[in-house]
Amino acid sequence: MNSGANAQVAAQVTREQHGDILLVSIDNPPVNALGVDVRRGLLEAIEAADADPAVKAVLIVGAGRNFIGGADIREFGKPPMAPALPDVCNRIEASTKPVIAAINGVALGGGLEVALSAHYRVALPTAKFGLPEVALGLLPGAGGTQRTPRLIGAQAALDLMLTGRHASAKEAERLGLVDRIVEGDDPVAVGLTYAQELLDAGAPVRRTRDAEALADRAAQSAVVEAARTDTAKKSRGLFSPLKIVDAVQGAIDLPFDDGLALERKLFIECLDSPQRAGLVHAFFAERETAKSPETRDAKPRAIASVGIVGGGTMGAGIAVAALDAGLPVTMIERDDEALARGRKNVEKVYDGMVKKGRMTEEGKTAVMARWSGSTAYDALANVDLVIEAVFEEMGVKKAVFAELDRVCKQGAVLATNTSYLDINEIADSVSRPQDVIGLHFFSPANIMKLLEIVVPAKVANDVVATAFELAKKLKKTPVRAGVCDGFIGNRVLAVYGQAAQYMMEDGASPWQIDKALRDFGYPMGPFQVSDLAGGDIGWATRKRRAATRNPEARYVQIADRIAERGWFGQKTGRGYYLYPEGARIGTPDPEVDAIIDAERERAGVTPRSFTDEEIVRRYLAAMINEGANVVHQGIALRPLDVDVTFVHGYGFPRYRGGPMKYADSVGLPKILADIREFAKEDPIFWQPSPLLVELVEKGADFASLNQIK
Ligand code: 3H9
Repeated sequence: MNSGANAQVAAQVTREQHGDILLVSIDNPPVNALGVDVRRGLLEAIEAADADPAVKAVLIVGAGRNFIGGADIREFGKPPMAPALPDVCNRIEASTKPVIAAINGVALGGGLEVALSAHYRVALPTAKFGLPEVALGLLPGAGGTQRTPRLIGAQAALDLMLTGRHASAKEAERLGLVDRIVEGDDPVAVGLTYAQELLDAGAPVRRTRDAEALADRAAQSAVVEAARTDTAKKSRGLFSPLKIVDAVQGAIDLPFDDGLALERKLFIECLDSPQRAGLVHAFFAERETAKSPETRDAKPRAIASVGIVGGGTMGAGIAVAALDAGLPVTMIERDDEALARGRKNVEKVYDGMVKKGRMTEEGKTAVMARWSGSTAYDALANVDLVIEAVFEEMGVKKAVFAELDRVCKQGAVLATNTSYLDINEIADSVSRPQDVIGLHFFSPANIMKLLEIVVPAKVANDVVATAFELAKKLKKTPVRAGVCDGFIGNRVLAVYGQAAQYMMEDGASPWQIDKALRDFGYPMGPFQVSDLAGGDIGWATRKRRAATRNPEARYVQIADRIAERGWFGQKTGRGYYLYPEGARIGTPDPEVDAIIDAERERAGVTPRSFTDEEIVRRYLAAMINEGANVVHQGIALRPLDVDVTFVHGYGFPRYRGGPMKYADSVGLPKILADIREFAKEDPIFWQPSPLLVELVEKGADFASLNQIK
């Protein structure tokens, strides 16, 4: 390999002649996103190669760990800058010299589209391929919807585009996305060898636009139709999935250039949709919440083993999350029977996976080998981190922490999974408050992504950093929260839950409220969620809070009337709804209607009708207002932390970005006006948050507070 003249095309794309081959290297950390300079650089490189007789082939590689992570997501929503990516891809494909992409790390979205515009693709074994635009409310907009089906057929192309999943190099080779996998860790070396081999063999320019995978048009159309029916059923309010299907139909029906024009039109529709704005906000917000001020300078403590106190649903779910991350887990329970139950709770999860074919018996055995249990706290003497998940009662928690203080080694992180209790009080009850932190998992803990990391007053920064590191290991989405009753999520939930109760007493049925919120994008409405989680939990909380409740505040007793009857939801066969014979979807219950009627009468309420729109407005106004309070009081660092909490822990539709992003899209003056209007009936409940008032007075929005503090 002889190296020729160096030329700097643009800061982010370099050209280097290697014999007959022009090496074009994209260097735009962290993921070589296709920002305007990269697009310009790529275009200039291809122009230069075509014009230079010394260049016989072009090799495109990504510098660093990845090929290309896609279009630069930060550019979406801003004025477009030429050259557009589809034009760059078309120009690459039109090159008169063979263009080869050598792929390491990820080739995602626009990154894969660049690769598909090249004439040959060689991958390193660690490469990953995907068209994840759907997760951003988009569709592949640089030829991906036209080239992918031509290369690998409509079925496989739709699967990649509709799921957004990443395919391994092996799968990509099997599908026909790449020509060859070559062992190695240097895409330049692999690519140059492959390119030389192609040149030596006289390999021609080979364009995906001419590929023939779509020859059987009738069969391909049938695939698309089936995908359309399935997508219409499953995409629940999402805008871009059906547009993807339309674009792929275009790939079958239309000549290539017309298909590209259709793709462009559909892409712009997606780009301009509020869903794209919501999903892109969610993308960046999730990455921001993973950084907290404490993690900037502090180094996390090493976590090689985990202890869990309590083997109930929560403890077992946390154990599974830790085991799945490869950590050994020691579970503590009060007696042998409870410990056996705890182990069973863990095994049940894996048995379910084995049954579904997602795990082998051997796999389960290997995972369970990392599980150990004991009834003696001393078994935790050497673990690096303990998570307590016992009964939600201060006395019980303190007793557990006293034991942990006694047995755990110095430097061990002591975490509580409390959802409401004062973690400062727990921390102050031990001799090492600097090691105590809140790790609030959501049920089922092995599935739900949200992890509230609750930061008490005396905790050391490196313990906070450790918690964030643990979240990464467990593949959770962490959000930093301050100490208060309910932290971010449950505190705000308590308020909008109340708004739902008020609307129920005022005339809306649980069924109507649930439906209005499902139509807004929630997978389930609040009464369905209560029936699923178990009405006994909320009932216990209400009883606990009864003594401190403002006697002047409105209190709806319907939920208590239902709970008193032992109707705790699905697990008891009835709650707000009826669940005959273990049904998972409830049906309205005339006896609950009678309870509601009686309670309205008792409270002197004359029921009125609500529109679905009003239900959503009130529910969201309550949520946004308390979200603003939580930010105002520093419980959440920024509005985006509230957004991530509700998207990942409470079913808020991700495509709306989160409640605070939604508030910005509606306009804060309108939200405040609503609250002031509602306050005319109930000034105690509807007190505008000082932060909301301040922002409206300044003409600012929540987004203005989303910078890292
Ligand atoms: C597209 O391509 C449209 C085209 O079809 C058509 C166009 C016309 N842009 O996730 P990480 C940042 S749509 C800008 O923590 P990891 C990210 O914000 C795009 N920035 O790392 C973070 O910044 P910071 C299709 C991006 O190793 C940093 O990189 N592509 C982009 O866990 C590290 O990210 C996608 O949807 C981007 N495209 O995972 C891929 N990607 O450090 C989206 C990342 O300041 N990206 N950043 O917080 C991913 O899935 C993951 O980031 C990836 C790396 C797997 C690449």
